[in-house]
Formats: sequence, C-alpha cells, structure tokens
Amino acid sequence: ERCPVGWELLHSTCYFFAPIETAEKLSWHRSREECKKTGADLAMVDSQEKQEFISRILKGKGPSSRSWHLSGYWIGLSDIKSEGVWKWVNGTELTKGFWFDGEPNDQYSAEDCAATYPKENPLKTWNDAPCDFILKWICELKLQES
Ligand code: 2F8
Ligand code: CA
Repeated sequence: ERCPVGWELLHSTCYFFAPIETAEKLSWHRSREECKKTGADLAMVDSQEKQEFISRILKGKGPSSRSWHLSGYWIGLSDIKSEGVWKWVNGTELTKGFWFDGEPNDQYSAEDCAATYPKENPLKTWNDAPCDFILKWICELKLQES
C-alpha cells in the first residue's frame, strides 16, 4: 500500500502537510477534524527520527515572510485535560519534547496546544499556542500491514 498523492512516507506512516500555497489555516480542533476526514489524525512526533523528518520537510517549504509564530503547523499534542501534562492524541503521555527555548510557557495561561515551526535547530521547533489560534497542520496516516 502506498501513501495518497502528495503525502510523504516514513516507516509505513504517511504525513500530510497542509499546503503552504493555500491561505487556509485552522484551529487545533478544526485541524484535527480535517485530518480525520481522511482517516488520519494530527501527527504524533514521538521519536527523534520523526522530529528530524518533519523539520527537514518544513525547512524545505521555506520560511514564512511573517513572524515565526504565524508559520507553525499543529501537531497532535496538547495539555487540554491537565495543565502541564502533555498528551498525544492517542492518549499517551509525552516523554521527550522538542520544544523551542523557553517553551512551553502557557502564555497568558491560554496555551494548551502544540505546534512545530520551521526553525534553525531541527530538534528545538515546538511551541505551545492557544488552541483557537489558526495555523497550518500536519496529519499522519498509518499504512495497513502487508
Ligand atoms: O516569545 C514566545 C511566544 O511568542 C508568541 O507570543 C508572542 C507565541 N504566541 C503564539 O503563538 C500565539 C507564544 O506562544 C510564544 O510562547
Ligand atoms: Ca508558547
């Protein structure tokens, strides 16, 4: 089985990057719904290899001309249920985060959803932002075995 056209493959999982060409940006919850429409979910960046893979693709898309915090992509990580307890959308707790320096900072006590950004250091790219902020997003879809 192969990835849908336009999706990127790493270890039997396909990744979709909300296209930069379109103006569309969505809240974290709406982004998640968009992923689910295709049978996918927001990406769970739970290994250094996935983190490096995603960082490389985001860098290839080029820096946004606007300030960095507008050029993020939602990932499937939030601390909505319990402040400071970061969980992936499959319910597992975050073990290793790839946060940018000073993050997560829960600015104005209003930041419960995580996004990744094109940054210099590929291992320090995450920020927590308000879940109703609008950003691009990354979906992941596991391919069937065999
Ligand atoms: O300086 C870090 C800070 O930058 C922005 O706020 C000015 C981010 N806000 C949004 O992404 C909405 C903060 O999350 C970030 O911590
Ligand atoms: Ca933040």
